Amino acid sequence: MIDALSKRLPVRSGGGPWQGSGGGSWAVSWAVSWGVALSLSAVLLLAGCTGDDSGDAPPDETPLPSSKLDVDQPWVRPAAPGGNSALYMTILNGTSTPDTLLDVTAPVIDSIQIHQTVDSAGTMRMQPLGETLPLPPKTRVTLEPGAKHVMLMNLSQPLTDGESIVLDLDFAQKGLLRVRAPIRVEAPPSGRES
Ligand SMILES: [Cu+2]
Repeated sequence: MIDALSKRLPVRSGGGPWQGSGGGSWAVSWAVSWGVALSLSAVLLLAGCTGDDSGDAPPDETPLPSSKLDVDQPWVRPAAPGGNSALYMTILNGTSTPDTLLDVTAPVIDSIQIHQTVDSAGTMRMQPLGETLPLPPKTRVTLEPGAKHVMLMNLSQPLTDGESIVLDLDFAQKGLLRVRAPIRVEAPPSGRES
């Protein structure tokens, strides 16, 4: 890596005042590129550390990215007509006001239910969490597999892996928020929200 880097750097080769000292020119160039390479490595290491730190922070403690209500990384499971799908996402309520997710609608969805998956004596079961989903101020609510999710009930069309669906999320305070959710078998890689 160092060798490749040195070759790309504009290393001065000859023509300098130290030209006459034979091998000295090479030694100076080598020292300069080595120093630059070390500095670059240090910068990369620092950048890596910063990234790791933010990634390790518990989600609840990282500051919310904005003072608005927003939805991050919505996605839904594939499902057959007549079946149910599940919607996952992170809802960030950056406002100082409690909000509530009242409904999720799309032409193919008959109705929704808010569920919580619980481990009951080794068996994963889904429990209804109520008609609506409370969103306290200055918090993020994460809907993910094995935890809270929105069931999309009694679909009239298939939801096909690799496609996407437009959903209207109805919030008590914010009103309607339209999102496009990819249809996936597994959660998208967490490219942590900005
Ligand atoms: Cu469910």
